[in-house]
Amino acid sequence: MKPDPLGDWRRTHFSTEIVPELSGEEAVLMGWVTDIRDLGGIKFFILQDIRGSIQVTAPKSKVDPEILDKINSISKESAVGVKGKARAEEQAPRGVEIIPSEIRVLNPAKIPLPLDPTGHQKADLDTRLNSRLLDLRRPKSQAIFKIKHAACQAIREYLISNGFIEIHTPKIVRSATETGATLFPISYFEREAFLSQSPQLYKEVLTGCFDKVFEFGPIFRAEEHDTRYHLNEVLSADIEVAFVTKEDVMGVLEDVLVEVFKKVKQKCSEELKVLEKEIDVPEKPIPRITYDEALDKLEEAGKRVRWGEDFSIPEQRELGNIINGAYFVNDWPADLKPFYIMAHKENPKLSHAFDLLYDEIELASGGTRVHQKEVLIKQLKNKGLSPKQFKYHLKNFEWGLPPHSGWGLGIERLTMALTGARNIRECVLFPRDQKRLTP
Ligand code: AMO
Repeated sequence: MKPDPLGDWRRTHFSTEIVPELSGEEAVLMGWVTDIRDLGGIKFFILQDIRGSIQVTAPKSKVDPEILDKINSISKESAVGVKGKARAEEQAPRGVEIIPSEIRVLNPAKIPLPLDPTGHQKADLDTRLNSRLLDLRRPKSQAIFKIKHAACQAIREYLISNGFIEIHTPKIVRSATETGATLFPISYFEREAFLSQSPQLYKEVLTGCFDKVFEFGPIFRAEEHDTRYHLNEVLSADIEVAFVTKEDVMGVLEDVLVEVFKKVKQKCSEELKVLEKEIDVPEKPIPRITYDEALDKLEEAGKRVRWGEDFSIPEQRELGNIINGAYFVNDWPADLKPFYIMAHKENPKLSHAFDLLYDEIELASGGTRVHQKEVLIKQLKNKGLSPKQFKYHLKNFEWGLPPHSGWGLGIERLTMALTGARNIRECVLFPRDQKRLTP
């Protein structure tokens, strides 16, 4: 029987817990070897773990020859365990190093490596995504995902502390919620089914029993856009609230955005430094302009958009330059928005829908929903959809579904705004786009 590779070893300290004050204490560290140097009389390597790194120093005069042989045989990015004593040393990074008494190679890395995880040698995004595990050990990649994590935590904590209940809705569905053009069909036994584009219809229904709901989940979009802002699988944070209008949920979104920026600024200063990114917490109230006002602003800037057309990225960038930072665009043409959005009573060409933008990126959209069955049937038909397909959904409207409103926020686009990543693929562990289905 092969021995357990860890034996009786378990990590006693993370790299950053080793500080000069611990000089003389024994520790067991586990991680990856990033840099190995041989200065003749002394060998070094850097051990990296999730918290940071520590220098392991093996002077020939002080350590067993067996250890020196082991260091000679280690390849970069191998997983290792190191037992040794901490020693305060001014020359070492962070003023402390480990003098090893035993090294266990837990899993050797095969060389040559397809990329250099220290980031010293640049690799293109495709190469990095193909060897994502190695890429995710790069300090910049680590920083992006730690910031994404902090952002998700801030959203969750804010919503839970404000009375929202977390829901989990099906991702295999029967019908479209957004536009039918972006549905991914799947084979579901003998029937046709699709990957969910949004928890939209379920979250609306659940306001009828849970009042305030939220979901973090994947949304799937068969979009053919090949841009640095589009993915085919996205992480979305969705909310839906009973007995309120879009003004109220815009207030929630404003609070969430400010909270996220605040928390990331507070908790992720190291990560922001690694990314050389400074963030400004948006000030409340976040500016609100109507679609019509946006057209006027663009026209003043020499960009004419016909009423009823969506904004292109350059037009959004222009608006972002004019308004500077985060802003809401309100009251969109109904034709540009999905069937479940309520139209203005006095002018049905306009809808109670909004988008939240940050510079040139659309981060979120939402609105006041239709809650009357007849109106919803009419709007389904206007969009060329068959009410029959929505039979079960429509039933709910006969059972006292309250007036309700909500929004969906794209987490990868939010991460782009927080980290300054230029390509949305940097903000997903394993992106799905038209060309990429693996790894
Ligand atoms: P919408 O379709 O605008 O609205 O999506 C909401 C947010 O999700 C993100 N997003 C995307 N991000 C990257 N690539 C994509 N292909 C992509 N598609 C969407 C964006 C976008 O603002 N049901 C409504 C929300 C609601 O009204 O509650 C919806 O899905 O950040």
